[in-house]
Amino acid sequence: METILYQVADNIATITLNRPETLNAFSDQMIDETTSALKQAGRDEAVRCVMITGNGRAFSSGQDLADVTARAGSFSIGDHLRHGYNQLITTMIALEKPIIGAINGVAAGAGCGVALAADLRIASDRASFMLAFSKVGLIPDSGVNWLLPRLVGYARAYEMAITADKIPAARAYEWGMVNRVVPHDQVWETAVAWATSLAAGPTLAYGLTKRIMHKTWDMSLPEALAYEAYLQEVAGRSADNKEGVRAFLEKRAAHFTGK
Ligand code: LHQ
Repeated sequence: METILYQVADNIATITLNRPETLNAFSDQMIDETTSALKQAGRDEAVRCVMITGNGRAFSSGQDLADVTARAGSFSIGDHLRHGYNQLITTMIALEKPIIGAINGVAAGAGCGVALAADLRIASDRASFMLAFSKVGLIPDSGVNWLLPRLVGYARAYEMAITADKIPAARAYEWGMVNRVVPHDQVWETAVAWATSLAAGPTLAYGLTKRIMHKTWDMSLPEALAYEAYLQEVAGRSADNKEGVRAFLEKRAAHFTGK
């Protein structure tokens, strides 16, 4: 990996976007490497929580604009999305382990899409979110049209899209885009503390919860109830369910294995 750092320790995989000279703009290589790292984290049974952050003062400035400008002639944005960002965002949503975004600075354009595709966001008080797309005459992509209105409602999402205003962390919290805002120097330790606790949790149940919460967006109540019964049957047969119930009855802390 040349454009990201990937590390696994204590059941946590950490992905650090690592092109700080461009504020971690996404080159093709960085899109591919981030997608591969997420797939690897999905396959690795030792990984029970994933963290994603940016090196330097930004989370990500989105698409590397110098990179796409350099190959203007035959470049198809549609193909670029289909082969690149669409794979990345789909991989994040399909990954049945919690993903924590440690949002250390600005998250712009596709970088905002990646931040929103994390399951939980801890933002630095210096972070901001910016749908920079309209500044370059584009519509939001990277899943933003699916994710953002669900988090903040249509009016705020559309406002962000057409103004391309930088939404500071405090407002992002008020709007429901982030779970916590912490002083800049505490972002990493706060995210690690949360990840450590999640990595010791019932990983299978966390993963199935992510799956059902995304699937039920498009379901009627009877369909959602039926799907809950189906997946609860799966969770109910897990070792962690047995251990959780036993631990409760024995008045002790549960030791979950994620299975
Ligand atoms: C950058 C970038 C960048 C390259 C900062 N690229 N170098 C999908 C498919 C295909 C095509 C197009 O797009 C998409 C999806 C998208 O993501 S569209 C949106 C693309 N992103 C943007 O439009 C954001 C562009 N960046 C900015 O507006 C600013 O840099 C922000 C607001 C993020 C930060 O502003 P500042 O803190 O003032 O930093 P800066 O502008 O001075 O940037 C620092 C350096 O990073 C600078 O390089 P330099 O050599 O002068 O130090 C920038 O050129 C470079 N950089 N973003 N996306």
